[in-house]
Amino acid sequence: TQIVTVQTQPFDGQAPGTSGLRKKVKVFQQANYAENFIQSVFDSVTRDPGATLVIGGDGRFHNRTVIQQVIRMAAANGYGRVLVGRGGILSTPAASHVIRKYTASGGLVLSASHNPGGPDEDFGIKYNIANGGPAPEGVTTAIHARTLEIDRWLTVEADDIDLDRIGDVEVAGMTVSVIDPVADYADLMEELFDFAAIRKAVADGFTMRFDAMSAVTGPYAVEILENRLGFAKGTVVNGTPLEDFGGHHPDPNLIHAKELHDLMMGEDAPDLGAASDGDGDRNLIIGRGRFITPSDSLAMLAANIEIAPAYKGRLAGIARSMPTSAAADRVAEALGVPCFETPTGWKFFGNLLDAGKVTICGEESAGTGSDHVREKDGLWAVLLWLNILAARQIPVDQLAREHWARFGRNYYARHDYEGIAKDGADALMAEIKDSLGVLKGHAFGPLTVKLADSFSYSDPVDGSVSENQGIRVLFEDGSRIVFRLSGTGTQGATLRVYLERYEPADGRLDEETGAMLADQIVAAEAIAGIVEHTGRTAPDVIT
Ligand code: VG1
Ligand code: CO
Repeated sequence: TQIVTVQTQPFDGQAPGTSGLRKKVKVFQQANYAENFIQSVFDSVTRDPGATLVIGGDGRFHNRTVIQQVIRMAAANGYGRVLVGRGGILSTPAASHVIRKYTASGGLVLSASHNPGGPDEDFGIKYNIANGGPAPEGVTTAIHARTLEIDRWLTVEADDIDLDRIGDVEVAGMTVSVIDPVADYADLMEELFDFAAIRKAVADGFTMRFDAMSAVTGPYAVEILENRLGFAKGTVVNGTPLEDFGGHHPDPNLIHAKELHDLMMGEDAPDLGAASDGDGDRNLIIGRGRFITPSDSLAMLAANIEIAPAYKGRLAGIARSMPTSAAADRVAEALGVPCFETPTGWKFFGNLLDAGKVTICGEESAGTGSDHVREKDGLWAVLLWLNILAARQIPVDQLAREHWARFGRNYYARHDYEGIAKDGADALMAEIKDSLGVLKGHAFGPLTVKLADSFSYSDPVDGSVSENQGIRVLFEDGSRIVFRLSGTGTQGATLRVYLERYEPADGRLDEETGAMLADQIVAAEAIAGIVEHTGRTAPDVIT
């Protein structure tokens, strides 16, 4: 094999964020930009000679271009085999499964998740390790360090391969296997859940709508929901992956999946409404007349997970990210299993899952998953809901009410201020940090601060410590505000303000969330000076 060495120079700003390197497509299209990052990954990660690499993406604009480049670079860097999804497609959870199933040394997942796609929109590259999960901080730090000193990248002279034909081809001595992106994943889902029970519920009249948002989950949802579970044709809407997601944000929240929400609140609502994001790792769950917040969904799924065959009798523990509501903690306590609080981002769940300390984990940002893979998994969450609903034979709304009547309810909302000036955002965070020492005991209306700190996590498995993972302000009455800056945006900064308040089981369980959080909203402004620092008088998105 003739290896071609291309000279290059480092780029600034190639530090992976919450979930890989995310930038505008135009940034990735600069000569050497993607290549530098990919070579930095190959230079940093350990693997045996002849190792297998998995490559897949969410199908957004620029996906195919980068995949062809990665294949040539993998051949030059000594990989023995590459597995790539047909059409360059692999949802993030499917990629995680394929890495595990074929004992690959790792994988490159090309996605900017829920961010819009197209020539002027976003692209992203993330490296996952052999357990199928996002590279932990030790690895991403090494990759970033390498991007700052890189001076060459390696490739081979070879034509593009036909990504649309399943089968093996050879590229400069390396085997490239184009695989069905859906089959392995769909088979795994069938092992985990009681498909017969769901099929029976469907036959008895249970209906749903799944909005794939013109993103990667379309083919997965059609195969699993319509073909294998027997839901009517047309249950999956927007089921064809488009390079620009039809011009929308493939973000399954009440703003970007408004049509689904309106349907579910109306007369003609099916029993379940669900959606997933660009790369298939998030989920939105709405029952007839009842939206389930992601934090509640985690708690409700955890409380019922042992209904699903693969989880019977083996709920070891629950993990949630710090900004996620404490609803799951109540469940863990009641069931007598441990609960872990990690920083934002799925990479922090990997060790806990590998060590068997937790079975289910989740984030307030619509991510839920289990030890079946090492990524959050949108369709998995939908199927677990279906399995539970089919077994318990109650509507989503009743399940939610019964849950709150047993565990109490954590009213919860996240306010996002998107695309604000970075300087203002940094100043806001710095000022709250400076005031942490004096906040304790301070009153904001009826709320008195019990504890205020900058969240730091020490991993109970490998002892690694991650600092500055968001600012928490906890009040005497048990309510809470969290402030942090997003690590996935590509323009300016995004401030996230997370608000939470607990109502006990005998409290007010069916109130309007905004009204229940009114005191916390006022306190957040007083503590952070949001208007002054961001120039915004209201959040752009409330989820
Ligand atoms: C956001 C979410 C976080 C999630 C991450 C990746 O990160 O808050 O919970 O893990 O996106 O999800 P940030 O740093 O912007 O808050 V995905 O579906 O974009 O891969
Ligand atoms: Co995603």
